[in-house]
Amino acid sequence: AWTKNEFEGFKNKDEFEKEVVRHVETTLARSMFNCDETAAYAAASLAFRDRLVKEWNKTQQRQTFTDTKRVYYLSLEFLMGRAFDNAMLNVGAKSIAKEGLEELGFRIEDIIGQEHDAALGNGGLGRLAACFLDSMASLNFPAWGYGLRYRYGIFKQEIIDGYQVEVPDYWLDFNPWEFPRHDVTVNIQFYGHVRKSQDENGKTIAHWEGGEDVTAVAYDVPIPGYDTPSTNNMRLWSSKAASGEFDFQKFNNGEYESSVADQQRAETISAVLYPNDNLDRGKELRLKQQYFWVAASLYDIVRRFKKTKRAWSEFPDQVAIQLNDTHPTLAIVELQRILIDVEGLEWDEAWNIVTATFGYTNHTVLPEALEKWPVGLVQHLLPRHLQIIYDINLFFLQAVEKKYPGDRDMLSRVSIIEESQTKMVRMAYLAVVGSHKVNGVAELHSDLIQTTIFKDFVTIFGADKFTNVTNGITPRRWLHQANPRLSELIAKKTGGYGFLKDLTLLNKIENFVDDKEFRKEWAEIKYANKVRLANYIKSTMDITVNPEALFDIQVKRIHEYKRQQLNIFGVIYRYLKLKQMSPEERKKQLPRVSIFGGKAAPGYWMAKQIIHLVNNVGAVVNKDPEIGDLLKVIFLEDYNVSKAEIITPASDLSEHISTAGTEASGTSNMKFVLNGGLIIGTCDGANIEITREIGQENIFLFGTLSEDVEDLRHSHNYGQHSVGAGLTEVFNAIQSGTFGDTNDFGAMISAVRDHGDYYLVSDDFQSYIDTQKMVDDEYRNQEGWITKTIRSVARMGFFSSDRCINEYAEGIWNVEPLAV
Ligand code: 26W
Repeated sequence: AWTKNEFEGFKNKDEFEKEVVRHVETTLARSMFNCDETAAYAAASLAFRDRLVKEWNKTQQRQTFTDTKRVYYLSLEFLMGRAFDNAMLNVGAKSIAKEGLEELGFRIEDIIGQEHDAALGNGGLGRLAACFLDSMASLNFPAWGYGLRYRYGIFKQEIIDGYQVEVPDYWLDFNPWEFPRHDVTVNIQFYGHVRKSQDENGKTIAHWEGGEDVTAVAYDVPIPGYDTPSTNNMRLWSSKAASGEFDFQKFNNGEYESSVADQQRAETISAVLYPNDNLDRGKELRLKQQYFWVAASLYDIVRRFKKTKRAWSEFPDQVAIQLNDTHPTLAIVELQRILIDVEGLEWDEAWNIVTATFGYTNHTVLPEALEKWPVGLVQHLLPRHLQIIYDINLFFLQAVEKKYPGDRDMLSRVSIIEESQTKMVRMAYLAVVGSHKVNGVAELHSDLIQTTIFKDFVTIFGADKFTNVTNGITPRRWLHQANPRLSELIAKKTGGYGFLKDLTLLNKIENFVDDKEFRKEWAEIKYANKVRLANYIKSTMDITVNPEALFDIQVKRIHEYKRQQLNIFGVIYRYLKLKQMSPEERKKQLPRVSIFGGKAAPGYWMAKQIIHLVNNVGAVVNKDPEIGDLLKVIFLEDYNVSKAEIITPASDLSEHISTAGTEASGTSNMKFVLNGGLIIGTCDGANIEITREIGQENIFLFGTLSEDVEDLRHSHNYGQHSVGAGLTEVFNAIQSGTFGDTNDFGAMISAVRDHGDYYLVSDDFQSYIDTQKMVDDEYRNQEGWITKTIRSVARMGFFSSDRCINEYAEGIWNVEPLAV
């Protein structure tokens, strides 16, 4: 196997130490005598960075020289987490660094812990983009990620008196992983108007004039592949005021305040990540962010293409652009604008290039998450783009009309412009019309989009335009980095670390399912990971949890569709039953630790209520002397990527319990199973494919099926809705004040009991409770449980993001890896 070590790593720990000392003394201008952990982290990462940069340059040169097709992954979110550990792994010199740091008086874990997460994302969509970058580099695909360099990532969550409080996440104080490219800038225009003129042949030319400029500055982040020298680029754009005559004059005239105000207004564009996940709020600044990022990226891509001096018709042979959800959909319009207004191509020729270039991935079917922008806002901000959108729509509707003459209903249903009170641009429809492939992220989800939101488009374009690429996760971070002991055990049994590159090799461990020694080590590793999490809980919350208990974990964004409320109602039910038992009976019960974590969007009141209830239940249960170790309820503050790396390996059971048909895929479900935990879940998203791969005997499925959801919702609205005895008991306990102020949780209860129970909490409650009972029974049989976890891990090969990148490359991008 190739390791970067052979070329660019460190020969030995002395060489590494020398580099660390050099960076401490020169780059940081400090002395080794007052080198604290922060400085050690800084110097050690700079030492690795130096090594990365060399391969990064070589990779970029190789890509330019061979002139192959490149992939551009456009994502408004990249939830990267920490980079140092990953860089050490991929450069292939972590053990050298560990020894070197030890000799300098540091523990490597403490140094790794100094790094601030790069938290430029909300949840699943952003983390998926990060896993994809890792896979694209590891598989040697010439690929770039394009995003925004937010000054503030997702907010830091504090829990104060049981409530979520948001604290800004300023993360850029020291970030050795980015390289400002002050020479790579693009001026981006907003507002203004369109003037039309005729050229000498009488052709109408549009001129977008009189707007305001903001400058985009590139910041590049190296993305090292695993076990390959390939190091790709993630380019993040930062906004700053365009320097021109205008502010120069202001400055000259002594109008400092107004000059500074202009500057701040420009910098606002890339200032902060919107913290909504699965909710479209339609804020003007968000649309500005989208256009700013898309226009800068396309300018960059087109500039690179033009250097090759090829004909425009070859653009799609050189460039594949993937749209991570609808957030970058304006890229379709922008490329069309560049081709017709700037480069002078005819509409049809340009449009063929555009559609051949773009692919669109849908990540949600929730109606409140589907992006729509008011026509008036687009007109104001991007007047030329709105004209082009109208033209795209016109030609599209003409084609539809030709195919389905007289079907006016169809025309209004599929129109990119929604003819409502406030006219809206439907971004998902624009993305479908402007791409050659549209994919969902798990089988069920891809079926659903083809039969619901995009049904008419399947009729119009044919089923071939639509496809599925089931999500995946990178085993480098989510197995090897998060769970080094498990990775090592697997390596021992499968003949090396090849499984980190071909995850299907995991199937070899099934041969050891009856091997006593292997099972013992397997169980010890899980226990050690639980102890690590227990210690973390102790040190951060001062709550003692018993690592022998069943660890039941639900960590993800807080959302009604993900149904943390179902989980906490179940926990309350368990508590009530324990309280009703005699002491003798109680002694026979299985101890459980229920762990929650996740952020609520700041404006999502109901999600915040759920967090509050979990905390209040914890406050009562955790200090109930009758209960002791039998039940503990933990809300982990500020769930993020680096905390996920501690939490995921420590689960016995994780919860993926969304209302069927609402969770597009889920990816943490994959991470938990890969780390030797079992799932309690609904038949939703990738849970279904996980079941197919690992076997239904190894997963605890319950609840309504997606095909029955609509009828059930309908029946609720016709009043045939009763919540059942168990849930009533839970509601009564809440309303009698067992968990704090009785008024506090009224709305949560009403949503289920009185307002139609949209997420079917009551319908699924009893089967959830019954299934949790089965979990307890199965867990008592530890040997049986261990067998299930070993078999499950062995069968998880399919869920590597390497597999899914290969599917995109072959089925959507038509790109080949670039051999090193
Ligand atoms: C416009 C506001 C907004 C922001 C983010 C709308 C929608 C989003 C994302 C598309 C939401 C999201 O993260 N979706 C998640 O994508 C994951 C990766 O495919 C899936 O695993 C999750 O099931 C899906 O919820």
